[in-house]
Amino acid sequence: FASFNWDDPLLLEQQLTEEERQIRDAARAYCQQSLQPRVLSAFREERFDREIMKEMGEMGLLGPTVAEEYGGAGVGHVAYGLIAREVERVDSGYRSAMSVQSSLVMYPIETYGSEEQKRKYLPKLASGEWVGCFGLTEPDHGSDPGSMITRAVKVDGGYRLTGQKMWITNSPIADLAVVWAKSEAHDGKIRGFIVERGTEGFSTPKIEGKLSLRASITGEIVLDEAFVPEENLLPNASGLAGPFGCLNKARFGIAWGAMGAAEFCWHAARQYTLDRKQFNRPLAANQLIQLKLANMQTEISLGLQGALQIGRLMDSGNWAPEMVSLIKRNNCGKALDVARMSRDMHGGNGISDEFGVMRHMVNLETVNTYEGTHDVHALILGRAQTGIQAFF
Ligand code: TGC
Ligand code: FAD
Repeated sequence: FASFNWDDPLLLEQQLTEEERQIRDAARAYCQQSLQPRVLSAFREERFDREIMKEMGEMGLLGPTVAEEYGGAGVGHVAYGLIAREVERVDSGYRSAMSVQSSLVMYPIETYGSEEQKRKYLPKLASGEWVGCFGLTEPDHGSDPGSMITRAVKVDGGYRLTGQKMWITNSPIADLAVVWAKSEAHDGKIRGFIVERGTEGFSTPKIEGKLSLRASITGEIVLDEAFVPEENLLPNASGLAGPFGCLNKARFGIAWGAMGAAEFCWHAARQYTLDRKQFNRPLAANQLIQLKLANMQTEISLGLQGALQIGRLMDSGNWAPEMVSLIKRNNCGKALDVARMSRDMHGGNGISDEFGVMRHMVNLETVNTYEGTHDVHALILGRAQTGIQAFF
């Protein structure tokens, strides 16, 4: 037999390439040395440190799949997933900042943008000099973004955008926003616009009082006849397939990231129950505790294998969006279960932010909701296997 590694039961490590391991190790070192020490106060104070984006840029963590000629690292999807896992092992909010920049801002500019747009924006976004955000959700249109009311009206030299976007990661500190709006000049189809900070009629108020993802900054995007020049229309995206194309990438990264948060909670539960004694023996000596640890180990190992398989399929061009729904839904739901269990196994200490598990737990409530809720992904999978649309 091979030896059994309790923390890598299905030998994920052996399935990675040398380059992927190096990228993972560099990301882990940065996250543990530079992000972990800040997260407690950031979460307490509901604060996102802007310089993190510069640091991530220097480390090559922003837009890792973007081509090198535009400032990206040009690596594969598995490497991107491994980065997300390391960042979210520290905090889902930091992974949010990274994945919005990478998958929801750089990806659409690279995929749907003109050559001028790519050259103008991608290097600045890759280095973290600029921060981007992605505006799809509206106050009254979340799971059903196709019903959005934000409008683009054609005027001389460009468009005037009017509407409101809600729950937008990074918006208060963003230098640019990729905003999705229905364009009258394009038969009412959804189009993507790059709106730069400083545009008159464009503002991004911060949303206060979040009980989850407090180390990430979230805001609105308010557009009041904001003028966007013609050259800032993304030329190669039309309809909902535009924003959904970006969401496929971000959801994939989240599936890996959620497993990183789950691993933190699992390892913490194992160590805590080994160290803590009740009834004169370690908590870990009890069958009920071992059952919970076995469940965590099983769900995380399977979740990581699923994410790895989809990453390989993405890299070979042999994937479908429903596969991404399957792992996004599974891994977020399972990570939330693991975090809740770990919190419980820590007893009273579990509610202290010093232990980190409850922070992960409340973060994962958001991760299970954004980028398509747990149930919306069930409906996507239900439609794919029955042929019946159950959304309405
Ligand atoms: P439906 O009829 O299914 O599709 C409309 C058009 O879109 C195409 N499409 C896709 N294309 C690429 N990838 C996908 N995954 C796609 N899904 C759909 C589809 O082919 C069609 O194209 P065409 O050319 O025929 O028009 O659209 P629907 O309105 O019935 O959609 C229903 C549903 C539920 C699937 C969809 O609306 C959905 O996924 N809702 C969830 C919304 C969501 O995920 N929002 C995320 C907002 S961004 C965010 O949360 C960022 S947080 C990031 C962070 O901080 O980390
Ligand atoms: P709703 O759509 O109102 O859903 C409420 C409940 O109803 C959910 O349980 C849902 O599963 C259920 N439901 C909805 N429709 C159905 C149905 N047909 N059948 C059965 N059940 C249904 N959006 C962006 O565009 N950009 C961002 O950067 C971004 N960042 C975010 C950051 C945070 C911290 C949060 C909390 C959200 C963010 N979002 C962002 C928005 C996020 O994508 C939405 O919150 C999410 O898509 C759900 O939409 P909603 O909140 O309007 O909920």
